[in-house]
Amino acid sequence: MREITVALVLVLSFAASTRAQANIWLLRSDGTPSRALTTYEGSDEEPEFSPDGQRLVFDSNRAGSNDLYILELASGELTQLTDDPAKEDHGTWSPDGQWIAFQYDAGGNTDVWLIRANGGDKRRLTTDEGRDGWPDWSPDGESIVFSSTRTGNREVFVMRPDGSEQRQLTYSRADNTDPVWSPDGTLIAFNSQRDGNSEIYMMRSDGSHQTRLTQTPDMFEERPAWSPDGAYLLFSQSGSGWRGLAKLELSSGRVEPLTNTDSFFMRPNVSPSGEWVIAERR
Ligand SMILES: [Ca+2]
Ligand SMILES: [Ca+2]
Ligand SMILES: [Ca+2]
Repeated sequence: MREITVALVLVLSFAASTRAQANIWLLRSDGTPSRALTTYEGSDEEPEFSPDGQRLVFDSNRAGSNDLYILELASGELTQLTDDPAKEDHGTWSPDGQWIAFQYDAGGNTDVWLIRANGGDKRRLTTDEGRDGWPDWSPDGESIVFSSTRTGNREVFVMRPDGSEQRQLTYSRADNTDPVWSPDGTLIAFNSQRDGNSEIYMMRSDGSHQTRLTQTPDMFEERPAWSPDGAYLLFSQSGSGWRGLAKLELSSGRVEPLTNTDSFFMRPNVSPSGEWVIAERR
């Protein structure tokens, strides 16, 4: 009986530890961890600062299925924005702070949707049978860049915020995803596996001049995020016994680690002031 009890406790603690997958942390812009913003035993993921820096949107499985949440930084007040059995992911703010674009797999078809940041008025923007997701709003509010598997592999597309004028920007036989607009709207950073390994790339917002920025065959790079002055990108990097955030200075092309080797930070986002970084910690 005692052995059974011990085994049961081990199973339960394993289940608890596998649920304790990610929390959202606040770091200084030099990579120094400040504090955990969420401490839930589940996965709190993909945080993004609101344009005024006062709130975060993130997704979490804390209520069962993945839903979107808004965290008010000053008060710590948490609001659940969506509540349904399907999976909501990857929320991103409109530049005026009124809307959240997100990835939603309602009915088994993943698409880009909008919802008001204070709840309600859910709207579907894409209807293709492929996986459409990873949206990011242009700084002028006129376009949403996203990635889609509609042509077979993941490619980067752009559309108007009502879903019209969908246009393909990347054409390669490997995945291209995580597109993010530069603060001045002229460039889009993204990640691609077109050279056989996940690397960070850049293109002009019309899809021209696609250029590789990282050269690391032994490392996996993803989830680029811009500094508000456009001077650097942060991104997740893993491989060779290292997993954390890296920083790419765009003027020099220099890449260096932002966080410690044992930190396990992923998916960064920089505050509008440039003073803070938020990231998942696993
Ligand atoms: Ca849900
Ligand atoms: Ca779709
Ligand atoms: Ca690489």
